[in-house]
Amino acid sequence: MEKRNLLLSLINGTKTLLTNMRANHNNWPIQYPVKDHDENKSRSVDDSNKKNLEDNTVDFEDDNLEILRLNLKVENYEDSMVTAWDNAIIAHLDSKILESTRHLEKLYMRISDTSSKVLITGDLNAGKSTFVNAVLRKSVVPQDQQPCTAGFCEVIDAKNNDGIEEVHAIDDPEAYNREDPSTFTRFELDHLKQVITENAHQYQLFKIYCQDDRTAEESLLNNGVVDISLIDSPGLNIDSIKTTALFAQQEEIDVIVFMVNAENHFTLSGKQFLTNAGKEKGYIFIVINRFDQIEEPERCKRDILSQIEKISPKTYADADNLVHFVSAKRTLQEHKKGNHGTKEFDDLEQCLRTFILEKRCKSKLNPAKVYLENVLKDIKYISEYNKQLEMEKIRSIQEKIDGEMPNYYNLKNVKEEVSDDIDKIIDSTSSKVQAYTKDYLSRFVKDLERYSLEVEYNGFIYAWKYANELRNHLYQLAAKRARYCAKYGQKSASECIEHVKNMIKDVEIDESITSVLDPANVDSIMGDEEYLAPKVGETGDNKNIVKAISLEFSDFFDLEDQLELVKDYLPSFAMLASGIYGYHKLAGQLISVGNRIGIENIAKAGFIVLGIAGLGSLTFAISNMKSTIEHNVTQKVRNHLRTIEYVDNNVDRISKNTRRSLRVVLWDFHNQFSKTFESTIKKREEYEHEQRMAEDAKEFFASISKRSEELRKIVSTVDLENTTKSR
Ligand SMILES: Nc1nc2c(ncn2[C@@H]2O[C@H](COP(=O)(O)OP(=O)(O)OP(=O)(O)O)[C@@H](O)[C@H]2O)c(=O)[nH]1
Ligand SMILES: [Mg+2]
Repeated sequence: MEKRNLLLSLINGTKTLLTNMRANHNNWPIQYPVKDHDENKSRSVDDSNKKNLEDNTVDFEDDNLEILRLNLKVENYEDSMVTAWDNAIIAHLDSKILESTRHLEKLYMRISDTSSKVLITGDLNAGKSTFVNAVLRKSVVPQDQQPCTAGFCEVIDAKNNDGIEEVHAIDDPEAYNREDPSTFTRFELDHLKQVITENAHQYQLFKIYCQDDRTAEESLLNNGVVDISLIDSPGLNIDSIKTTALFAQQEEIDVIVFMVNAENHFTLSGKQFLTNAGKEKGYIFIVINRFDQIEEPERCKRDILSQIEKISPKTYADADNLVHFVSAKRTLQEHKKGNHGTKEFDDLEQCLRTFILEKRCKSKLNPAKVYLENVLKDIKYISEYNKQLEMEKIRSIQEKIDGEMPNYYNLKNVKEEVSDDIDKIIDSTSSKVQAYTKDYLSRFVKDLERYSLEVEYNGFIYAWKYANELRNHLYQLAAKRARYCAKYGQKSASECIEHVKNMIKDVEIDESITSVLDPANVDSIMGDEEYLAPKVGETGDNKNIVKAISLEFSDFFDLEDQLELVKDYLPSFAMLASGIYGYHKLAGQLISVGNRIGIENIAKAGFIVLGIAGLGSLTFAISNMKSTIEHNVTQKVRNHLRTIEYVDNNVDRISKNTRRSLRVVLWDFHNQFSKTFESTIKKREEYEHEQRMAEDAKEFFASISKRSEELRKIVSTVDLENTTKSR
């Protein structure tokens, strides 16, 4: 029983394994190891694999398969048919696996089934029916001197039919269902002989439900261990030998009892049947009947045993248990009289009982064991084959990756360090430019005085010229500085581009992409005059500077000097200007007229006038004039620069332009690079995906293979040789 249960659970385990294989069929179609018809090489289903296999032999072929073998007839087919053909194989294998699953279910049912069938066969008139009756201790199946049993009669304990004794005549034994009266015709047990002789040809099988009141120890049908049914069959003749042979081959038949008429020994058809049946079942239980008719029993025994030795050596070797010489008729007669039967028949019954129980175990469990061993071996073989294919696939994809994208990691670096970091690169350069420009221009504005030394002062007569030149000089310096900063921005942007170019110099990138990284492209944006033109006013020319920073008379004198002058020279001014104009007004007028008619001449005229007007406190003012002008003009220029936000506007303009030019160039690069790189990445991802799939499939097949091996090991431990005790 333990063995039975173990086998049952092994069947279930194997079934699960097969179901799993099929369940994942969509993800991982199982490939069948088929020999290539041309090159004698293993071939696989999908084209890429096929190619791989041509390069690298995954050496499997279906010769090693048993249960899951497809018996393919590989004929020449066009290459264009490869896929269709391969798909057909996949489908074929799938249905084969399904078939095997079903077979396991059948085996499971059979092992679970505790009944056992014994077929009684032999020559015509050998006494088969009499033997069945003798075993049952009552006349159930009809017996006659003339050939009588025309159909198969299966005697079953009536407890299998709710205790009711009756006959079910069956057309189609496969469809027979005791619960469904349409599948059989019911007859009373008493009419059996008549039914069998008259209607035998109409029916294939008679199920005879018959009560056996004996105890479990005595009864064969109702023995407490298994439900045994005895099948009485028509005697072997030319007509019936084929049907009986077929019947005997049925899996449900656990034991064959072969009846021999002691008077006739073995007939030709008997020998023929026995030889064939022996191949199927291995051991046959042989009953030599009508032994009561034999005058020289010992010689008869000797002759018959030597015949058996030739027909079935295995049976001969165990003749004590398997060959019995009896008289069924006499036994039955004794039983009917209420006497005990003969010792020979008792022995026979005892041996038959043991044989049935033992054989039943073997005949039911052994096929399951053998089948499991074979199918598990096939599963392992096929999954190992598929595992190899997947490994091969993984390897070939890796080869593709290495071959097609050796640059991948370099490109990835470029992507990560340049392409994805463009904003950062741009930021750092433009911030640098911004900081530098701001510092540079601010310092200039702050230290404006320093630059006054660069203008020559030629005495107070040329004070006006000096003031003018100083102003223009500072103004030009401001413009120059701004232009310098713009150049600096341009240079920094170029350097940045150069730097990026340097970063990718070792990576193989198409020239059309890297050509974007040309400093000239920055220059084309930042190199134009419009950009370089310094912004120190609305426009930059001298005329406008004059307008923007007008010089006033007061620029030439300190405030105190001016008051002194007013006090001392007011009368002269008044005289000079007909007493109407104050000094200021006069000077202001002079300047404003100067603005219209040429400031230099008027200013000169003014100074001459002033020179004539008085020399007293004017002397001091004149000696101080250079620093006064220097101070005032510088301050004026500075104020002007502040008003127009010279520093901030220039800083802003330059850093913005730097940023803009870098953006144009680097984003152009980024876009082109990404476009090309995206396809590589995509391809790479596809490969990696394929690889992952193959990896999963490999794992899957490896697990199937491992599990099949585990199950196979357990199956091999099931020992069916010693079964009698463990029934
Ligand atoms: N003397 C003798 N006659 C027997 C013995 N067994 C059966 N017979 C007789 O042999 C005849 C045929 O017996 P059956 O039991 O009908 O033989 P069968 O093998 O079933 O015959 P078919 O079904 O026609 O093939 C009957 O008349 C039986 O009485 C026996 O042991 N000794
Ligand atoms: Mg008969």
